[in-house]
Amino acid sequence: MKNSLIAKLLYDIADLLELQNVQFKPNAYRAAARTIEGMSKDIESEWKEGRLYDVPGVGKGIGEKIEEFLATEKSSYLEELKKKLPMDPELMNIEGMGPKKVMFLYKKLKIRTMKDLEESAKKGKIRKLPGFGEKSEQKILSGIEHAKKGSGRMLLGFALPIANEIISELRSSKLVTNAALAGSARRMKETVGDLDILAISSKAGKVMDYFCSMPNVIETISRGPTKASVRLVNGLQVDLRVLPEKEYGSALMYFTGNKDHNVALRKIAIAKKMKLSEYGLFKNNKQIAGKTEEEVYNKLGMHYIPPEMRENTGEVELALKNKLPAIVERKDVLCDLQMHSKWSDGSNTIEEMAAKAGELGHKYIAITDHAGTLVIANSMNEKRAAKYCEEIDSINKKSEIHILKGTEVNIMPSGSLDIPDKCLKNFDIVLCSVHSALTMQKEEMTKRILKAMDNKYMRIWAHPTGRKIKIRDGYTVDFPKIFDKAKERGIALEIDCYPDRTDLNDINVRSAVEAGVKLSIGTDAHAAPQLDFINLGVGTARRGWAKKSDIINTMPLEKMMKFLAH
Ligand code: DGT
Ligand code: CA
Ligand code: CA
Ligand code: ZN
Repeated sequence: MKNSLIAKLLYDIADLLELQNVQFKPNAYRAAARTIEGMSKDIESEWKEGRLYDVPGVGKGIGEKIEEFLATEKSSYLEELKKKLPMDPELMNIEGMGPKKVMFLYKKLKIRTMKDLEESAKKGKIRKLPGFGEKSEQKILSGIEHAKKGSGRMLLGFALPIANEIISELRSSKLVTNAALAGSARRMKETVGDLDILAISSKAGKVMDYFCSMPNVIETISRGPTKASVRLVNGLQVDLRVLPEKEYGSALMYFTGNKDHNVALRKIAIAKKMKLSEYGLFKNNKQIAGKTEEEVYNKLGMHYIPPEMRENTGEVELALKNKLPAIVERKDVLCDLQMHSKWSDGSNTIEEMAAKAGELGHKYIAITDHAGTLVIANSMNEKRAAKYCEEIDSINKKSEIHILKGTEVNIMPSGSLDIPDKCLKNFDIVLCSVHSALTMQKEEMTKRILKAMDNKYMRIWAHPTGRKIKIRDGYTVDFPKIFDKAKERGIALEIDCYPDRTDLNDINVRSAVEAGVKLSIGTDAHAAPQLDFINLGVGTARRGWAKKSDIINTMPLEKMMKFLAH
């Protein structure tokens, strides 16, 4: 599926057009990007079958750009736009910037690059300009820090589909007997530095040829007889190693890591007078295990450790004592508890969301459109919220999977909710979250959340820390206090699966689990294909050592209704 690549192309074009102060076009490009991101059909097949121009929002101009990109993996239009603009368009993606500010700063201070921007901000030049102040200058500086930290790492949610596509292409090439993902992506880390893929084959040379000439490769970084590294059009590096079957398990372990976990295992091997490497587990120079990971762990005297737990944070010791907790599995998760439809800021109808959720095997879902006064999220007022509930009731009469009437409501700076209780009482499930006044200090923010938790309709605290990976840290709260309140009130804390949120993150999840707080998983999908993000939430739950009983999504519908009714 190239839908997300095409969407990215159109978004990039929109940004550059906006920088040039072109009217209307940027919105047309964004609308088309959004549609393509949200459609369930493969844009490439639509094009091949002559239906590209039937896609809503795709006219002649936009269609030509898509066709060129699909045919050549390049866009001369995008390159031209990049040449015309004197400044780096990445500047627009820094928190606190945007096209108008980028243009303005270029005109006033000749800022072209991130470096220029940083220098001017540090010298205090920006705060003197109209429309800027000390606070916005500070915000820009912290935005730059984040952009620097994040650069070079890709969000797991974007890297994982690419990895799966490469693996399935390798498998269908018939050159390999097996292929698998390793590295941080297999451990489900929220961002990845590169992808690591292993393949079993007796035709290593042919596999290398195949891998280095995949259509989305723009550069072969290195190439040897059994390993190669390439760069893809989107900048992601992919490493491939080919190995014989008898080393597959030990290589998979080695390249899954993380490094500290590997080091701990090697020490255990040495203590048992064995030697562990990517080539196998050896005793007296004889390979005694290596074909599968289970075999290697078992011969080391340990229970198998799931990849998400391999961070050397206590799992090795527990596995030696056979005391690893049984962490939640994808098949235990019966529902998705946060998603948006056209009723607020989503791109699909309730029926379309439900249909896709059914395909993913969900038994039920919560549709949680925004209600209240948040304009940017196209929030429903009380009247529209009532209609929305009626619509869900009527869809439920014929829907294959049950739909909970849900809503996501803003927690106001005072801690009150953005819509009155008499409206909230009509919903099955109320998610509350912070979307405004994000810069509050810890104590004040904690008070705000605790106050919201006193509302008897609140069931889930959604995307609790408000962070956006590569963009902002989010606010801090006094978690122990909030954990206590959550337990007392029977409120679950969310793992928002959206790739740049992953909020709670793995570390927060682990503390919540230790505190005995219940967690909910929600994709926060704004389009049907994004319901796939559920896997990312399950991965984060597993990285945080959450068990089935810690995750409310594992409750069958009847039990869920009881949980929600308290
Ligand atoms: P990333 O790519 O930065 O997100 O993180 P990883 O964990 O995927 O790291 P990467 O791609 O550098 O290497 C993949 C795995 O290979 C890593 O998790 C463990 C293993 N590995 C790499 N270098 C070393 C090393 O020097 N010693 C050991 N024991 N293992 C290594
Ligand atoms: Ca890696
Ligand atoms: Ca690597
Ligand atoms: Zn939200």
